[in-house]
Amino acid sequence: MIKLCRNARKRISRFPMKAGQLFFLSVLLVAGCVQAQDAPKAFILDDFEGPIVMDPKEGTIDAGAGSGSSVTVSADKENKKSGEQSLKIDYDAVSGGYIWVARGFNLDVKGADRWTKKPQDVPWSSYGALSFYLYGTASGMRMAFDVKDAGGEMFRFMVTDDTKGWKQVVCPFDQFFPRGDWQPQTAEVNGTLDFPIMSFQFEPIAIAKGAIDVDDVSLEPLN
Ligand SMILES: [Ca+2]
Ligand SMILES: [Ca+2]
Repeated sequence: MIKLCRNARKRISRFPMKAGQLFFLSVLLVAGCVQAQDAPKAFILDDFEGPIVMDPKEGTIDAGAGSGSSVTVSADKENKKSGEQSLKIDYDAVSGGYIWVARGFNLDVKGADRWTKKPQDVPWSSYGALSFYLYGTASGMRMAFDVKDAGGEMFRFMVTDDTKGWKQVVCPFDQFFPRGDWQPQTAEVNGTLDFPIMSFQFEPIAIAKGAIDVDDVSLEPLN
């Protein structure tokens, strides 16, 4: 090893680098480092670590169902994309029923505000999409991924469980559409996705019964 290094040094010393070349190389190296440091990264908004409790008062997640559908949520310690666990959603979505599994701010369950950053502290204009990891069973189940905007207006992105195992689902902001079937009574409905986004929710769509895991809801940088 030492011999190799010595040989290398000898070879290098036979071709001394001119000051100009050295400077040019340094500039390239520095530029490369700066670029690497500045490269935008995804930001994890919710990794579903910590207690997963479904309760109107003491809950850490705002989840429920109506009109015959049902849902339970729990921590899955076996299948996970980050940390100790992912969020398991067991669903039974019947015709005419509805389900919601929400995290974020201004929800009925106040303890569901377990994002890594408050909505007003997120530099939304630096990002172009929300993403999440979905552990599916290739069941063909259709699921809505909804967000509630600054005015309380609900926007939707549709996902299909078409893969066994983990896949990352990327939901560009400009591909969310305002929900036409339902809006909260207090929503300021203007058809525009107004930032900051305050919460997100998963809704398996009828008719479907099964279980999925989700993990790492993230913000994806522009481009
Ligand atoms: Ca996790
Ligand atoms: Ca709006």
